[in-house]
Amino acid sequence: MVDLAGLRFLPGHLLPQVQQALLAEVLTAVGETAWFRPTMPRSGRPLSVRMANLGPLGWVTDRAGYRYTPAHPETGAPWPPIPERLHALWREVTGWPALPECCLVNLYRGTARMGLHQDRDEIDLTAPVLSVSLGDDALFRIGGLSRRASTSSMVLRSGDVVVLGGPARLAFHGIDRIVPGSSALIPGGGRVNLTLRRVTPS
Ligand code: MD6
Ligand code: FE
Repeated sequence: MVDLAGLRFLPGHLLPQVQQALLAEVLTAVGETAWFRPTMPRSGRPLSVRMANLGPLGWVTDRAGYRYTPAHPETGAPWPPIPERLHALWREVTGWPALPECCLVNLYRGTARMGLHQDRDEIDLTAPVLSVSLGDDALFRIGGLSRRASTSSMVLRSGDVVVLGGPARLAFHGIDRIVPGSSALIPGGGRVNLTLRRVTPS
């Protein structure tokens, strides 16, 4: 386990029954809005994950860049609300006085991965970021505040919760790969990651 102030790792925080219920709520909500295929700024190269958002603001990326939008980039529909169960988890784990405004939903299948990045498109960088892993195991890599800093790896399993707060709020991190078939939770296989963020000042 990495020793980085402000990084909290809560393995198995969600019981299997709760993971199941949470996943069902999230997939139902996403079903109303549809997954989109994010692309890299400038190059327009597609990312390997599929994305959706819940909440008043959604994180999107395309040729125009990274940004938060109140509506789906392709359909123009507002994002569905964040399930109450996730609000409760946020309050319980972070104790932050304001609710998250964005729940980014990432779907990893097959060889999908996520390059080393910082979460720094939020106006309020003082609020923590909370992530929930569901489904297949993932190899998570986390480093420091510079892309060149050394990194450590850990496995994120279904039901694990990670919080990046304080000095770790801007730590570089990414997903090297998932382990297909390591969980039966997701219909069709794969991994779903939920990232809860406050965007505007609390
Ligand atoms: C993932 N997670 O687990 C990607 N960001 O699929 C993240 O990018 C992340 O786990 C901020 C805080 C925690 C995270
Ligand atoms: Fe991130």
